[in-house]
Amino acid sequence: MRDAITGLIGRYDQLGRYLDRDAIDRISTYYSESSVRLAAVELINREAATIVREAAQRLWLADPELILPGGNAYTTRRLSACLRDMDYFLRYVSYALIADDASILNERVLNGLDDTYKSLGVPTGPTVRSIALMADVVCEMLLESGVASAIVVRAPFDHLCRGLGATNLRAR
Ligand SMILES: CCC1=C(C)/C(=C/C2=NC(=C\c3[nH]c(/C=C4\NC(=O)[C@H](C)[C@H]4CC)c(C)c3CCC(=O)O)/C(CCC(=O)O)=C2C)NC1=O
Repeated sequence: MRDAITGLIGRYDQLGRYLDRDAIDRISTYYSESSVRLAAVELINREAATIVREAAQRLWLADPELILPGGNAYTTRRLSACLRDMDYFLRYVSYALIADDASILNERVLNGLDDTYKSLGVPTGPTVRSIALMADVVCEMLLESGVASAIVVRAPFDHLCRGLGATNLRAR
């Protein structure tokens, strides 16, 4: 687990260098984005259940066969495993969001997940979509509450989507 500042200081320390203009710019960007990051994390903390529920409803609407007999999220047990996975994704996204660093997503979420999903037949495409839909919901709620920029907020969701998509492609 790293954050943007410790990661950057670690790199400069390895090179034995003072923090130069690039480093200061990077750190200054991080601090200027901090209120958006905090607002997003507060929103996620307050509305996690709503965010998961809303994104899941959009997923079932787009992909109804997932929750019909034969679908991977069919049966109460598997449906709740699916919603729980979405909740895991959202919680780890909130950590990565405040840290501005994706290492926790690699270490705690993506590492080994592809193998688990393959062995259980959990489909990657719809899982990636569920993550993108949570990003949509979070960004919509933030915009409604008056927070303008959502790009920063999408980054950790995108990282998860790319990570899942990439491991899936490699294994084919
Ligand atoms: C914090 C890191 C972490 C992650 C990410 C994680 C994921 C994870 N998801 C699982 C299952 C599952 N995951 C899903 C998810 C879905 N099926 C669908 O069709 C949808 C597209 C999708 C929801 C969006 C389902 C249905 C299962 C149960 C599969 C089964 O048991 O047959 C399992 C197997 C064990 C279990 O059911 O608990 C793991 C380990 N566990 C972790 O500790």
